[in-house]
Amino acid sequence: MVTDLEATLRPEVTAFLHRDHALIIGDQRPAASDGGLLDVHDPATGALIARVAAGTAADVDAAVAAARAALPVWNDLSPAARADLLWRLGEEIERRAVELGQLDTLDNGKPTSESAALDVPLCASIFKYYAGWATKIDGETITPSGGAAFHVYTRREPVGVVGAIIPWNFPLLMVGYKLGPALAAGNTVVLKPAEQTPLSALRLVELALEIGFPPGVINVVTGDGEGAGAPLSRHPDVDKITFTGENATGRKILEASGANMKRLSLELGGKSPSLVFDDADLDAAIAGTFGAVYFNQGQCCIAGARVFVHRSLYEPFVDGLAAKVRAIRLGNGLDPATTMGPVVSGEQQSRVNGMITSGVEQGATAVVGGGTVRLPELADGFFVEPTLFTDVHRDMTIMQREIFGPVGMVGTFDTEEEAIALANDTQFGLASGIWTRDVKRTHRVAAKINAGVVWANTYGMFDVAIPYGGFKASGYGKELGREALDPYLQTKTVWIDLG
Ligand code: TXE
Repeated sequence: MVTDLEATLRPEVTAFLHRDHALIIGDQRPAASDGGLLDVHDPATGALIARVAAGTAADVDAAVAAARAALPVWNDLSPAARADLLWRLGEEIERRAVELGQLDTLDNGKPTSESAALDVPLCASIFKYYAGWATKIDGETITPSGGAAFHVYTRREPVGVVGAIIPWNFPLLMVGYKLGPALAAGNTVVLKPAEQTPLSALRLVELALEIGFPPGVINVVTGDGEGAGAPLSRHPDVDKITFTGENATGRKILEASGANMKRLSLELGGKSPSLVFDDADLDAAIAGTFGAVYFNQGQCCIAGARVFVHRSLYEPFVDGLAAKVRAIRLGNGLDPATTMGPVVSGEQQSRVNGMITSGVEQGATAVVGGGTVRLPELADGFFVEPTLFTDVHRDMTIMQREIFGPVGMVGTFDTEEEAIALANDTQFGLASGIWTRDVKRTHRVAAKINAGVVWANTYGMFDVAIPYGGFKASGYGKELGREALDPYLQTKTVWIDLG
């Protein structure tokens, strides 16, 4: 029986779900070498919605060979021709915004309103932005300091074959983060989507091939981390790995890729702080912090879940934030009334619920939530009760580990120095938020926070032209902006004797 919500699905989405979901290797659509399949579930209902190929090391070999073979093809195209393809892919994403957003909702659980506001338009803008860069990648002519009779110039060349391993929290958008700069710089790619959310990546790359990307320029090996991700990260013929995901996985990839000197970009986890000073606009700080913690079911690497509020504002702040958390409407992401969907998987649901239990057991006070969802109509989905903790302490597990679920924690501070120390009291350094009306303080604190991004009187702003990435255990290598091209390029120096 087709439910009312299923009836809202675009026919292209239904048709896609009913097809085989083979690998994409060169101009072939093979099954996994051993015929293995991975189940894909709708996190809102727990229902099996598709099966995709569970790629193997042999499939990774084939995909890397296809990417290697396509490298001269891609680079024989003029930069303008590459730019044109990237731009047209951006346009295609815009044209298919509803279809791609619905696929991400079915696969990941996120409300379609969120993917319509962020994931899909930002992904499209990435391809359009890097289309612009494809024609502007130039070396320079340099005069030797010795002044001898040499003509010296540099060439900015692609690093070669890129392995892109991505997570499940922004399934479509992460494809854009990796493919946009890699392709504009002239590389070819083997993409390994997260096993929980492979569908929109497959669809996007199908669309790329339909609009004329040469086969082999983008290859997709679906599969799990051990079966497909690990062989890609240690493959001797891959020149660079770009990875977004968990810290522990990042460490494994660092070892595997380091063994054969691959270049590596790591965008890992976070435990980002939000600081609310006594002169903050309280309503704006509450609204901004709410988004910082609970957007995307809290499954954001930038989640500003450690909130520290000046003692003078603590009570009204907690009351205001708690009211917003209580007003969250959990439900199927296809339902326009839903403001929070399920988390991505049963495993993630257990992990987040375990963290909530540890918070309660270690003495934090759950002002909202703290238990498990009791709504019978949501019993089959992977829903987590949105939770807000107070009475938190730095030694609690919830204050140290990335939760990646709808769980916020509020503590207090008295002085600016204390606020900065609390903000920096983490192994991570991805992002941070400051709420204050004092311009001098904004700059002072921004300079002292040890994180890759500081948002002041806002949170979670992204723009394709603005670089983003972490410090400390949150990884290295920027995404977005001009800076994101650098890790995909290598500089060759050419000396010519004029004597
Ligand atoms: O991540 P993994 P998981 C955090 C978050 C979450 C936790 C676990 O806290 O609760 O990680 O999520 C591939 N070699 N983040 O287990 O394992 C894997 O198949 C090569 C934070 O899903 O890092 C997938 O494609 N690849 C994060 C990708 O790595 C391997 C976003 C990410 O999965 C591999 C997601 C291996 N040995 C989760 N093992 C963020 N900060 O953005 C796995 N993979």
